[in-house]
Amino acid sequence: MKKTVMFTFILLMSAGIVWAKDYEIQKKAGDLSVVVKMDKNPAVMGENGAIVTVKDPAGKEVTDAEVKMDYSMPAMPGMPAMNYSAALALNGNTYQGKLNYSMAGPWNIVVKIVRGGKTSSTKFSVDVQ
Ligand SMILES: [Cu+2]
Repeated sequence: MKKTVMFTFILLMSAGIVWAKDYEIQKKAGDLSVVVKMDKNPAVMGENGAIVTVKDPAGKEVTDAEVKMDYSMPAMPGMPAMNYSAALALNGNTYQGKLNYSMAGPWNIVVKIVRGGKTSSTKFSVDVQ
């Protein structure tokens, strides 16, 4: 009995950790390394927090860039294409902001990093529940 309870507890714990994990994606934007963390996993309609970390080729955090996330859903029957942009604000060594998905389904996200007049970008997509 004791073993069963313990096993159930461990099972619930590990499942909880999986569910609670932020969505995290690592990409390259030119020679910059980009890590995007979203606080909702899966992404949901409405506000979703984003935290972006940018590192230079030496592995140093970049804090002198302008970072934004353009997010869009392609046109679908009865719905024109939707395009939004979220400017992220530097907070410590990361860039933070919020995306507001107006519809469930697939969204394309482009992270744009402007630094020294040069724009680097990387894309990924999410399936909003
Ligand atoms: Cu749509």
